[in-house]
Amino acid sequence: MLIDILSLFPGYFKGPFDESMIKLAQEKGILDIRLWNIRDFTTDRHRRADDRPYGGGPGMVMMPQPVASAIRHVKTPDSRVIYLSPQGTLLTAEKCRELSAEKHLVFLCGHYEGIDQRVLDLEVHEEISIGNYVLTNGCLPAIVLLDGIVRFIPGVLGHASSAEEDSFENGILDCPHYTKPVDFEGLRVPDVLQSGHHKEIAKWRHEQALGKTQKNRPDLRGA
Ligand code: 4GO
Repeated sequence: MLIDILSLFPGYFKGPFDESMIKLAQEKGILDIRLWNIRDFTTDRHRRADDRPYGGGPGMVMMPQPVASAIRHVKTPDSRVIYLSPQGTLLTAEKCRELSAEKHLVFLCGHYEGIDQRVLDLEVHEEISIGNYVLTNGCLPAIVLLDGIVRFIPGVLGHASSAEEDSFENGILDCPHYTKPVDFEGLRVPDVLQSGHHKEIAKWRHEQALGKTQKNRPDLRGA
C-alpha cells in the first residue's frame, strides 16, 4: 500500500513512523509512506499557504492553489483522497478494515482554521474525523488513521488473528490479558487461564468482554 501524506509539518510524522509495527511494515515492503510539504507547492516568492477568511472571523484559511497542486501531484485514478477534519464521519474499526484493501491513500492534513472549501469539493473523496474534538491540525488524526488501517494489512501484525480478536470486532470490547508472573503483588492470574481447557477459556474471555462492554460501552452493537 502507498500512503501519501500532505501537510505543512511533515516533521510531525518522523517519530511515529520510524518505530515498531509501522517501521517494520515499511522495511518488509508492505507499506510505502511518502511525506509532502504543501508549502513546496506554493508559487509566490513568500511561499504563502494561508490567507484571511472571506466573511471575516478569527484565524487563517489554507489557500486552494497549493493544496490542489499537492493533491494533483500524487493523485492517480486509483487514489482515495481523505481529509482529516472534525466535520468528517467518525472513524470506526470497520472503516479501517475497508481502507486497508486500497492500493493508494492520500491523507490531507489541514492547519489553522481549515482549508478553502473549493479544493475539498474538487479533489477530496471523503472526510474522516477521529473523534468529537478539535485539534490544532490534522497530522495526529492522520497518524491515528494510518495506524488503524495498517494493522489490518496481512503480514503487518505478528499473528494473523490478532486484528480479529481485538476490541470492536464482533461489536464488543476486548477481554483482559495476563502474563507472568502468576502472582503480582497479591493479585493472581485467574485459574481458568492456567487450566488448559480451551473451551472454558474462550467462554470466560467472552463473558469478561461482554461484562466490560456492558459497563463501559453500552452503546456498542454487541453489548
Ligand atoms: C481533525 C482535524 C480534529 C480532527 C482537526 C478530528 N481537528 N477530530 N483539526 O479528527 C482543519 C484545521 C482541521 C485543523 C484541523
